[in-house]
Amino acid sequence: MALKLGVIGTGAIGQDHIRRCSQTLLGSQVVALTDINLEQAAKVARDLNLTAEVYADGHALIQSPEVEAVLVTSWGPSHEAFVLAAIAAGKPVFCEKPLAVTAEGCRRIVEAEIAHGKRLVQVGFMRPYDEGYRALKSVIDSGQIGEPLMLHCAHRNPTVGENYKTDMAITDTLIHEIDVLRWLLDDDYVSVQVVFPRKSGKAFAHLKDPQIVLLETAKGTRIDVEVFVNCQYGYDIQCEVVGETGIARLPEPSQVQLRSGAKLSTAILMDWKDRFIAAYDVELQAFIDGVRAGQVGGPSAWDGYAAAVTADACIEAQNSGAIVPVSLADRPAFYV
Ligand code: NAI
Ligand code: ISE
Repeated sequence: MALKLGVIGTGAIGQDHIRRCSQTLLGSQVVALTDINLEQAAKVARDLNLTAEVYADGHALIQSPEVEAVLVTSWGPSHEAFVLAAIAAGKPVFCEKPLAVTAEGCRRIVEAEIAHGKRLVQVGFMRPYDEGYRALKSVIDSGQIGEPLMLHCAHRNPTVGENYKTDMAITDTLIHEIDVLRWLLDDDYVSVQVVFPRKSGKAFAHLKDPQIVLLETAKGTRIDVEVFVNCQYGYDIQCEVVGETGIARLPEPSQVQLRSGAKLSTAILMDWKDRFIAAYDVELQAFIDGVRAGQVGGPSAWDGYAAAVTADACIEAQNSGAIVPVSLADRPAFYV
């Protein structure tokens, strides 16, 4: 029997996930939708030809006996209440990042899940499911480059809208590196600092762009991440790991190499949806398979909490210019 999914939030990524769950992935059926814009939810159901009921709000959807598992793809500030309601109803929940907009909110989810006694939450950090990051992790774990000493990373978006603020470079954008580099290195952060280079004339007046975030891990690895969200030329994710005996780089997405007009070139993708399209498929298939097997895995509520604590420290560092410690509580045995 297909897993019956209810989706809260039918905006950009919600529509993408609904389409992949109903057309690409195996073992699930979207039976329920909601959005604060109910007309949009109904239109998505019509456009994708779904036999799905549109619910008045997220809480009604979670309570519905028709819904076996929940996808939360609404705006960040609404995530915590929906995830807590799903846990209270004993229903598995896939929540897009951020798990909650505050570390305390993530902590409340961690505590609710521990009290429930079994994992129900998978956070939508998709990069650990990306083929390139997985290959990079295999190289690091094999010891071929020795212990990782330094990482040089970049997270570049071509442009962002006017509502994108300076702190969103952390909470919306860097949050992916915060999660994936912890996973890649099997390490936690102990301090962060944010440095602002010369501002790009292509960024809106209110936005400091680019930014350089410096992270230090418990094992002493130093990481620099350039976050540049108006780089104009493409959506570009870079990660180079410098080890004791060698260097490993995140592979470029596979693109045709073109010889034409006296040039040798390869296209650069422009959109995060295209860059990580396979990773989104794999992460959601893992959620569906995990729920059907009674074993939710992948990025956990604890990972969501660790990311939020680190993000809070980065925002403090943006404002103070200081090196800010990252104080993460001990990981509960439940998440080991
Ligand atoms: P969006 O603005 O396109 O869509 C969000 C939708 O949620 C809107 O239709 C809005 O009306 C609805 N909504 C907001 N509050 C709601 C509530 N209380 N109940 C029901 N519906 C509600 O935003 P987008 O880009 O789809 O982002 C949604 C979430 O996904 C965000 O948390 C974002 O950070 C995350 N995201 C994750 C990405 C990833 O790479 N993993 C990529 C893009 C977004
Ligand atoms: C967006 O929300 C994402 O999650 C994308 O992956 C990221 O590249 C972009 O900067 C964010 O705004």
